[in-house]
Formats: sequence, C-alpha cells, structure tokens
Amino acid sequence: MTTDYSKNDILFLGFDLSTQQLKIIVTDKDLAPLQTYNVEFDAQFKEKYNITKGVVNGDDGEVISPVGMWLDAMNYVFDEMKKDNFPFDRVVGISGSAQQHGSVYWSNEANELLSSLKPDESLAPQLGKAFSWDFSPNWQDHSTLEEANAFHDAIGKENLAKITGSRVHLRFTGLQIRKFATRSYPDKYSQTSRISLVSSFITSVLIGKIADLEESDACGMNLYDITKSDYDEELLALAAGVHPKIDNVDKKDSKYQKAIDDLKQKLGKIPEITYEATGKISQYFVDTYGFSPKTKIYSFTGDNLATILSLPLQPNDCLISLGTSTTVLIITSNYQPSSQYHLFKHPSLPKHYMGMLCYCNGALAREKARDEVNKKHDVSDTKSWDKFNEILDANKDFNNKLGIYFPLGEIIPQAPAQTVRAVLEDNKVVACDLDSHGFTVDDDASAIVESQTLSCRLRAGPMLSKSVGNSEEGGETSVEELKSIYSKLHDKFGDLYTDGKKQTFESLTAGPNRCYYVGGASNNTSIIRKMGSIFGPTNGNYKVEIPNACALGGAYKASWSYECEQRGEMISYDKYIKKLFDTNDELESFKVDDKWVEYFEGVGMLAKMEENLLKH
Ligand code: XUL
Repeated sequence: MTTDYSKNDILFLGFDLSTQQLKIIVTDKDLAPLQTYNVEFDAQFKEKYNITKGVVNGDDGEVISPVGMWLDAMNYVFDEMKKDNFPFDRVVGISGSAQQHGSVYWSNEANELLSSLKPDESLAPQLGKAFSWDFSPNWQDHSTLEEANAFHDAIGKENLAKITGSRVHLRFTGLQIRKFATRSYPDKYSQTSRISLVSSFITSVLIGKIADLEESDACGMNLYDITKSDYDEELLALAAGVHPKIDNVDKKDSKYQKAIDDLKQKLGKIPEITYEATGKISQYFVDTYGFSPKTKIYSFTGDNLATILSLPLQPNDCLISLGTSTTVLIITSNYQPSSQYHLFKHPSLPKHYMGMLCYCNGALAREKARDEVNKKHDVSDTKSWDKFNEILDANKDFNNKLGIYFPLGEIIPQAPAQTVRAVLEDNKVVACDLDSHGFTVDDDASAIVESQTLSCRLRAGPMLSKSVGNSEEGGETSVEELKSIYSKLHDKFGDLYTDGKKQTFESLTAGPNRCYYVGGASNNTSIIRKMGSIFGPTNGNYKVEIPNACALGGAYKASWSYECEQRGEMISYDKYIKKLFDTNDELESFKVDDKWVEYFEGVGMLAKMEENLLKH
C-alpha cells in the first residue's frame, strides 16, 4: 500500500534491529506513525548466513548473529522503500534501537572502508574487511559461565549491581569481551580497533565512521560505573583478562595498565545523554537512496530503552509488559540498584534511570492455573479464561492466600522451579498444599495474579520512593493512617526483607504515577484490573497497544532531538512526548479502586514466603 506523503514536508525514521528482523517506521512531526517497512532475516537470508530465527547456534550455549546479515538487511529495507517511491529526501532525522548487549568487533580498516563506500553496491561485501570478527554475540548467548564466575568472584553480586546497575549476566558485553579476548579469539581481539554495541554499530554505518557508544545502552555492559559516568577500571581489567586476583597479573606489571588502556580505547568514550546529532548521513546513502546530505543521525539505543520512549512516560511511571515473561520498566530518578533487577541511564531524560524487572514466569504460569480451574469446573473450552476471570472479578480484596508459582526457574527472586502455597493463620504464614487450610484450585486464580503483582510492586518500591502523595486526583490514605497500618504490619511480621533489603515505610508507601499495560495478557481485563488495584498508581492505569514500540521509540527520539536542535536547547522529553495523550487512540484508561494499602499484609506474607523459598 503506497502512502501519500504529500502533506509531510519533514519525516523521521525509527529503526528496530532485533534478533529476527529489521524494521523501519516512518513518522511525521506530530508523532504519527505513517508506514513501516521490514525484513525477516530467516525469510531472506536463511541459506546465505545459515541462520535459524536470526541467529547461529554454536557449541556450549553460544548464540551469535552474522554482522553482514544486518548490512544486507539495511540494503534490503531501503531498496524496498525505494521501490515504494519513498521520499527519502524529506527525512530530516533518523534514530532507532537494537538488541542490547551484543558487540561488534571492527578491524583497523573500518573507518577507511566506512567513509569510502561506492554507491549502488551492497554494504556487506564492501565492508567485509571492516570487521575483525564476522559475528556479534547475541543477547541469548549463554556461553560465558566461566567469565560470569570471574566477574562474580572478583566483584561480588551486589557490588557489581551497585557499580553498573546490574549483577553479572551471561549476555552482558563485558563478559562477552572477556571470552573473546582471552578464550575464543585472542588473535582477533588484538586485531580489533574498536568495539561497538549493536546500537552504535548502526549509527556508525549510517554516519560512515565509528560512532561513540550511547550512554544508556552502555549501561548493559557490566563495565560502566553509572554514578561516576565512567568506565570502572577493575571491570575493564576483568574484560581484558588482566585482573590481579583472577588472572594473576600484577598491577605493577606494565601489561596491566596497557591492557586496560587498550580496551578503553577500543570501546571509545561515552558521551553523556544528549539531543545533539552524532553526525550527518553518509554520502553512500545520499547517492544510493536519495537522502538529503543534511539528514541527521541521532544516537541509536537499546530496544528496551527505546520502548520507554514510545509512550508518554513520566518519572515514576511503570510499563508492565505481560508476555510469556513479565517485564516491568520503571522511570525513576532514584538510583537504587539491586542484584534482582537492572538500572540503565534514561536515554533522553538526564538524571533519570530506567529500572527493568524481568521475570521468567508470566503467562505460562497463569495458563497452568487457568487449565486447573477449567478442569475442576468441567469447562469444555479448556483454553477459556472465563471461569478464571469470574473468580478474579469476584475476589476484589486480599483473602490471605498467596502462592509462588514458578513452573520455570525464576530470575526474581533467583530460585529453582517450584510451587509453594501459603495462608495467613493467626498472624502466621503457614505453607499448605492444595485442598488444605481452605486453599482450593479456585484460590490459585487470585493468588497467582496477586503474588505476581505484589512481587513487581515490591521491587518497584525503592525506585519509586520519592513519589509519595503526588496524586493529581487526591484522596489517598493520609500519612498518619499509613504509618499506623505500617506499624501494625511491623508488629505482625517484624522487619520485612525483600532481596536482602529492608522494606521501609517509604518504599512500601511509594506509588507509581501511571501504569501502562502492554503485551498478550493486557487484553485480559480481569487480570489488568486486579494488577491495577494492587499497583495503585496515583494518576491512572492505561492499557496500550504498541506493536512497533522499539522502532517508534527510535523515531520519537529522532523527532525530539531534531526539535531540540531547532530550538537550541533541551526540551524535557516527558513534556515533549505528552502530546501523545492527544494523538494516540490506543491509550485506553481504566479505573479501578486502589487496594494497595489493603495488600500490605500480602507484602508481609510474600516476604516471609520468599525468605523460606530462598533457603532451599
Ligand atoms: C535485555 C535483553 C533483551 C534484548 C532483546 O537485557 O537482553 O531484551 O535487548 O533484544
């Protein structure tokens, strides 16, 4: 379908380079999405690159993506746009997103090759020699257990989270670099002139020279000290394989500092978050596709970071993504790191962060509970949510029953697969089996949604702690009442700890500003109403559909940056993006009673249950 662009004097492009496809979205200056173009890697490049679902699976959990395939994908999508008579010359700004943590290894010839590309010829063959390795570790890679142990032993879990915003994760770039430099390809490492993240790799191709890393995406490396806004030298030593304790290299040995400086130079500097363009589009794209040479390229970022740019999110807002897994993204000015979640710098709001909670057990666990409910009630359509929802709707209040439903091993809290049910009896948390202590299969329906939500809400608490009492609508419980409820909770359960941290009055009583629900289960009204009543945002719950969130976030980053540049000053991103409330029909608000305070007992129960669970 051809789009009529005659009314659009200026256009923006947002890229999303994900594991299985490259998508480009076109937006106008009013943030309206006009058209999308994409290429599925398996559909076009399966044989050429020997991929399955966009990646090559190697031994020992190695998962890698061919870099040449990404270049082919860029040509493919731009060629499609050209066939569609897309007016490239109207594009004034481009930004976008890419899968996080992946790294690209450039050779010494890279800059020379990037800046002298011949028009009308494909990128991949021309840039064949620009890489010291033709692959990029994919975020699904789990071949770095050895490196994880090294980081862990040297720095410790909580300490690493404190410095870099995340504990050790197998996919994180620092570990991948250590594996590359010390174990898999030491030769190629020494032939590497620069290392990009996937996000800065595309920025580099578009501007025709190697671009700096983008600061928020750089927080996903386990190398960057977020509070100091600089690399952590000890972490660089680990990645470069010269750590005194782990690699037995003496700090006085000249090799030590040389290796650190060398890696620092390979990674390049990390400029702070900015609206300023990284550069103008390279001559190759001007000549091959007809872009204006004035087209600005604004730094690309990670896909999760771009997602938060696609919605009118403000500080203290939560975006709850209810897919196979559950992910909660939180906009916060509180740097409260924990080994249980991630913190990244916010890609467009200085002095703000994006918190990210990732749970493995989301939809699958709820589906299991639904199946059992349907079995008990002889529901003929075994996949129907009607009975489950009926139970959920009937149970508006907390009824002292919770469960830990982990059909898969869980990340938050880190625990093996298990199911634990418990009731509150005489102020004590009593573990029980099904059909004992009054805990029935029907109770699983409420207990699973309540427990999952409580876990998210609890972990979000410390990040939201400055938000108390900021309701636009008013009417929240008074501080005195809250204090008395909190002290009763304390009398009952004593000090409550989540992930080894005390749940304070502030962290418990802090509330989100707005909550947005996306993904499969957000279409289940009963589930999101229950979740909304526990999250208790002060300014409303919204269900949204954002099918192209990462690409859209990229396009909005471009249009915000462009407007800032026009005005010569930074416009606050949350104010800029607020106009989406007027233009986006997909933002559906729903009202539910705020039951959070009533769920304080649930907080106590869950904390005690997790304490016991983690002892296993
Ligand atoms: C985030 C992560 C994934 C990828 C997916 O930490 O690894 O969400 O970014 O593309």
